[in-house]
Amino acid sequence: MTSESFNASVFLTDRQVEAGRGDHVAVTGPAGTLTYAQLATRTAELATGLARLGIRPEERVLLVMSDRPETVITILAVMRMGAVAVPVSTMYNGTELGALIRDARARTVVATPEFEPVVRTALTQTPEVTTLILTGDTGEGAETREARDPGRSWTEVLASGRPAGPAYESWRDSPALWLYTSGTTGAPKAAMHRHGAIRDVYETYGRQVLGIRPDDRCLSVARLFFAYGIGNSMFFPLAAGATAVLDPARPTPAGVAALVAAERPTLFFAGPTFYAALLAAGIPDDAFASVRLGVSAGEALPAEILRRFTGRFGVEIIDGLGSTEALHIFISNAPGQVRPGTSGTVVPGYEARLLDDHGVPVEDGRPGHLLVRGDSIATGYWCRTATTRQVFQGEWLRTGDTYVREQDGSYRCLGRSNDMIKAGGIWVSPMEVEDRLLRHESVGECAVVAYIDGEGLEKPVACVVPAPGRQVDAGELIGFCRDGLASFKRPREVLVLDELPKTATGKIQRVVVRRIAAD
Ligand code: 3SK
Repeated sequence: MTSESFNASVFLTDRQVEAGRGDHVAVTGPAGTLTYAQLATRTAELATGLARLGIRPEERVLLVMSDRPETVITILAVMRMGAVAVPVSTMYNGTELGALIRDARARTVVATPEFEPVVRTALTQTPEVTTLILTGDTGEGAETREARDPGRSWTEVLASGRPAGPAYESWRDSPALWLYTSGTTGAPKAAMHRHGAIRDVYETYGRQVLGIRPDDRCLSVARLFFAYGIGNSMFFPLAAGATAVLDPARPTPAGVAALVAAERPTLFFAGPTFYAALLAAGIPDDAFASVRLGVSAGEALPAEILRRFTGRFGVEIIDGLGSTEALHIFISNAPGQVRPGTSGTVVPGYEARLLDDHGVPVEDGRPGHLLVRGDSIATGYWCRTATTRQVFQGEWLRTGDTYVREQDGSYRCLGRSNDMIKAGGIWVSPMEVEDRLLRHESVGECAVVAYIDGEGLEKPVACVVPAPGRQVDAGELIGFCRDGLASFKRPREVLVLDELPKTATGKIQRVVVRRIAAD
């Protein structure tokens, strides 16, 4: 018995046209605008063109693309013809990209022009690739760019798809999307997602938490190749008949502020690091006047950044916890009911559990390892059986985070389970100490990690980037933490750094910070 017939691409495009929203803008921004009718037509043509190239359902098509309308069309087209879209980070070098292409066993690569050199380097290491499709650089992707061997132009493939055929009859459980994740350490592995999971994240977080509506305009700092970004810029806006604002440029605070002024988004998605950078960037206080709600994810949002951002720009931010394996956010604050310093409550449609080291549920107020279950959870990692078995335990996903559930049902992050510090035999949450440090005016950014002292004992050390124009006084900061926290939690040392090492998604690389602290 197979599952329900369901194709996520039809759900996101054709359904809107059938509902009479064909003339509504689906995607817009500096790289061009497409209505739902145009998006549905281009998607169907490209899907047929890809099938005519010989790409088979369930085969992987790897995408190295900036955020622009052609990228949305390509992801939708690949899913429409039953193949699996694999959008990957545009920050890899040729060797890293080659390794991913080989891991995914992709025979087709689609790239936007700025990544042609890196893709060509990767292709020298990937003899299995038979086809490279290069898009043009205008909005509708209709410009031809001469493609060299092995290469096809976007226009050629689109044209070969006319007249367009019907969508492939995938099932809800058919593979649709792979997203590579390495967490903050480790080699990238592909989390495999089903067509049905795309509807699931919309029905749970998108509809019931964001309350997304057709008149919303979504702008995401996280790019389409991240789980966070593809939900924000594709799944939620398109499923709701709303508009996604896309910008191929690398996001900077000034660039994003200019885009907000030009495009007037109503929903704004970023992570704590970017919210902190916006606060430091000298942007006018009314810059976010069009935004009805800000969303933060990727790392827990320190209460202090939330307070400063809302105080300055008048925008409420709902912090949430998501993961590539869950496809999007499964614990979140709710609009109008934000509990600063927490990730909020479990999103409808999900269940969460906190377990001790022996797998026994912990009481409210006690730290535990967070597990979550819900329909959007990935089916596993591609060709990583041992890791799949550790992370996907029956219906439950081990998130790798340590959390406390408060009496009111909200979840407070204590950090990644392997980032917790045991000082004097008592667990210290790096997040709690960081939250305190950020309240001091001299602190711009910080990370608290463990270092091993001369007696072989773990002690918290704070690595601090000074706020613009400020000097850090280590003794004063340690005293400030002692005043606001239990004394054993205070950092024993403060290291002043020019910047914190970050992953491509802007998460602090604590492994690297630990190495710096140990030196
Ligand atoms: O990077 C994350 O933590 C994340 C947050 C929200 C949705 C998806 C992801 C991967």
